[in-house]
Amino acid sequence: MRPTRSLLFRGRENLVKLQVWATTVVFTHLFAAAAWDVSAAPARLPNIIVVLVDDAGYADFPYFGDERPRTPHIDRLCDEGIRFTQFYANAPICSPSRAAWITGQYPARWGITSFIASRQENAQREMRNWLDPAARSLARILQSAGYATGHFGKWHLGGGRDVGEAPLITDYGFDESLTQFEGLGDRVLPLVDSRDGASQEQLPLGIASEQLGRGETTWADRRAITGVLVNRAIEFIQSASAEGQPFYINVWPDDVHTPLFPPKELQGDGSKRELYLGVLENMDRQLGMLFDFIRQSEKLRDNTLIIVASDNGCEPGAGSAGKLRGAKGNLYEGGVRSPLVVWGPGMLAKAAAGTTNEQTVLSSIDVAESLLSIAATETPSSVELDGEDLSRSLLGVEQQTRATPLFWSRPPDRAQIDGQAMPDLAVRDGAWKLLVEFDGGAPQLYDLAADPNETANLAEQHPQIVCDLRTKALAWHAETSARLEPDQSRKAKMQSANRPNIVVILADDLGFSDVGCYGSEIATPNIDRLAARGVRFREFYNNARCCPSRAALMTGRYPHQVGVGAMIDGYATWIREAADRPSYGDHLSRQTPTIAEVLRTAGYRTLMSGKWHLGARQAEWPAQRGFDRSFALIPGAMNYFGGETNGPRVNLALNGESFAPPQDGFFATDEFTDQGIEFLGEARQVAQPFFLYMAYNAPHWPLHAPPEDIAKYTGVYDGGWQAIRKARFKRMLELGVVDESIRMAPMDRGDVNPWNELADPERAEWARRMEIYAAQVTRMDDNIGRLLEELERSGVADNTLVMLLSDNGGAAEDPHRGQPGAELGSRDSFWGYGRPWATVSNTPWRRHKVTAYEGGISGPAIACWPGGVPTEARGKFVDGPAHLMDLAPTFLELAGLDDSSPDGAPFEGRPIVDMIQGKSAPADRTLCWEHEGNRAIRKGRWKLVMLANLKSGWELYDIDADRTESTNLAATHPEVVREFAAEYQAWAERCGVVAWDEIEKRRPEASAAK
Ligand SMILES: [Ca+2]
Ligand SMILES: [Ca+2]
Repeated sequence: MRPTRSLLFRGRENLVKLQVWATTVVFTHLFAAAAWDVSAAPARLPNIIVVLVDDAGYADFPYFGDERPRTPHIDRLCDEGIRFTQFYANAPICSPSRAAWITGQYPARWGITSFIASRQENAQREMRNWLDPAARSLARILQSAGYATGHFGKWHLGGGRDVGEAPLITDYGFDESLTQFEGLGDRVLPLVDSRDGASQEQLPLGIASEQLGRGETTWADRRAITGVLVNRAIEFIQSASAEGQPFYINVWPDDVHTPLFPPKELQGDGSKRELYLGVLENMDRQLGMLFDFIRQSEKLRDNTLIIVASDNGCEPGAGSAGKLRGAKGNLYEGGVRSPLVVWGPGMLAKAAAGTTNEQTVLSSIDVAESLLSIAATETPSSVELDGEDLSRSLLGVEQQTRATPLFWSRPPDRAQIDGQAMPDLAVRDGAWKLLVEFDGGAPQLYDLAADPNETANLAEQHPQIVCDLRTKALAWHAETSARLEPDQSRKAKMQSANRPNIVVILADDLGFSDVGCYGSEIATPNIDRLAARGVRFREFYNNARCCPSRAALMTGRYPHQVGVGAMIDGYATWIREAADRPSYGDHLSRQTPTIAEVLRTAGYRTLMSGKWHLGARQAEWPAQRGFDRSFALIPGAMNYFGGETNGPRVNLALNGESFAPPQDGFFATDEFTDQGIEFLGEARQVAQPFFLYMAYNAPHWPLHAPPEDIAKYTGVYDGGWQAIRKARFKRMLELGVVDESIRMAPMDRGDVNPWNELADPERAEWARRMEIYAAQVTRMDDNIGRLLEELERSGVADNTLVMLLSDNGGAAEDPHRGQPGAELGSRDSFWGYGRPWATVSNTPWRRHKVTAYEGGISGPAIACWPGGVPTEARGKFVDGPAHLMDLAPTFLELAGLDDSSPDGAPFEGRPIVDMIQGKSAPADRTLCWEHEGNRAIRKGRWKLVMLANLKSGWELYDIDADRTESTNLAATHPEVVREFAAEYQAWAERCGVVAWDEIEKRRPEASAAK
């Protein structure tokens, strides 16, 4: 007995929904106006053949424009079927266009935005290496409805070049497949010659494909490959027919894509265009065998629909777009408009045969959706449908058109074509088409009814239409860019488990000893309370600076592996340009999922409040990177009061929209907390576990604090930095943060004079700076107290893991760029606390933020999970190295996810659940660092470290005995230096680190002063 199926179909006047119980599929009747009368032939589902030609231009079939091509078999389909002149591919290039046909969804939803190439090229363009097999698939839906399904021809959705672990085509719902070098499973690979029939050679991409294995490979003359596909398709049809099964097959030839190899008699004058026309004619001959096979069988002819279209616009010089502007790769009409022919003598309305439909605007995703409707097949309810059911148009019953706009985004590698900037986004709504940049700039508006060739930009005449369409295009882009679909199986598996909530409190530039429970004089009672109920780490590492540390935290990878090898800010543009590698981007790579994206698929509600600093463009904001709710400072620093008295506002975003703070009554640390608490309240309503990333910008410069907090520290720092440092060190010994064997690193004042040599006003100013810094930390601690109270109040504190961390050590940077004369700490001032105080923050370690000495890369770290940590472990310290990149795999483990590699690449971090529960870890792991030439490698007791200044060379320290890096052992242990330097080098190559001296060589004059 089959399960109940709900069949949705239209009667003559009404939409009728029927419940059908049947052992075989029962069907009563469909489009009364259509010739295809299934009531006469019950239990027959229509057969479907989709012929997708590769790179054919809009005008390449004579019915669509150019009279020169000789395609008599396709012409005959046109004579007997319906030609659609307003049909579009959903992308101007192979892979995403094909993904749209397979899924019926916009391909950007699946991270397929350009042609799939090598692993490295895909990474560079932030694309997935293959279409996620979890994607909705037309084939799978039809397969489960009883269809025999086959894919014969070019795939290009994963499994070519150097990507051998992609899923097989049969993993997407196809019973059988035969493809070429851009896919796995059985494949036929092309032999080519010098167009004289002699000395055939294997095409290099074919050789690469053969090396991947995973299927039978055979070689055939490129001229004959479409025939091989057609023969296999015909065999498949015969076998399905013999079984009484309806079939859905793709026949997707690739021969009109370059390289062009027509038979000798069709080579014309040998020009690219003539070769192309020869290949087109040769393809038509071979497809003709398939068309004739269907036509000659009465049973098949009356019950089969053949669709012919192209996957994208023409390649310049080869195919033709007629008078349409643009070509393959761009979003003008010539890049995305395609011929569409629908043939089915037994299925189309009789009067529609041989007609042209110039009214219906439609695209591949709509055809895919319509085919499901024609096959009367239920669509799973859980997926987001981008296509519309235009089956009545396809069958010639009427000329309905899409009700909602169509959207496109350009391939990431096609920002320019022939030196011309190409528009990023396009939208077509009715007769209007708008092309704009990702940020909405440079609008071009065309009236396609009057001006199909896009010659007259009407943007200035119609600002309201521009505004409306721009809003829609940007919203579409934000919504579809690289989203992970919830993994239903994971979600279901986890629902019963009592998974902890997770709160990560990340402080910015907070030094190792800046909180009370690590020895500070700064009052942090709430943070100390966390430590008393949880564990403190002695060796918790970060990546020395804001962007790289945050990238590691978000992904569980080294920053270079996710495009954050350098800072993403404007000042580092020259570094990124000099490095010229995907590992040095200006935002967190979209190719690697964030921990929020992964936890969200596992049923967590994902919340963020605070500093982001992983991408400035809207599509790179936290709202687009997996956070259900977010209130974010987008860049790296802000005015805590929300802006200067007369100056610019800060760059904040609330749930993905720009947010302007009020002129008065705003203080960032308070606002971030308020918002975080509000998000928590919402999360409690929906009864999901939550992940809250609370990323305070405190105590990063500028030194800003409310006067009442600064007042708490009046006079505290008058004794100077060395006195404070000594006092901290004494408390650290008392608390057990460090043991007696350790010596403090030397005081590092940079070019500032010793305290006792400063004039009184200088001392007063320096002391004041630290008072404000301390006030920033205290204000943050007060707010953390409010957050903890909220967890208690709502009864979730026991099963919530709260971690307190810092992204890097105290900062030696010393900006002075506020209003001259503004009072230190006030809204119009903009200062840092300078290198001497940074050294105090990092007591007892050496150096500061940016460097790879311990003062740069090791901060305070507390984990408090009352319900998950044994009572005897509370208040204890744990030893052994841990790292920000351990958090992603740790949280996956806590969320009960057994798959520790959401994108197929392994985490670099490792789970530290044991450490959170109070167990020290061995120091056997290897950790490496690189930031702007500062580098280090640590394994066990040894640490090799170098400053960016190349003259300094490698230094070697015994971390067990000398963690403050005072005695350089490089000269006495050259073998350790050699071994570690080699291991560092291997790591650098593996992760895409470009040697700093190579980057320095390309440093432009303008930045030489830095
Ligand atoms: Ca193509
Ligand atoms: Ca920082």
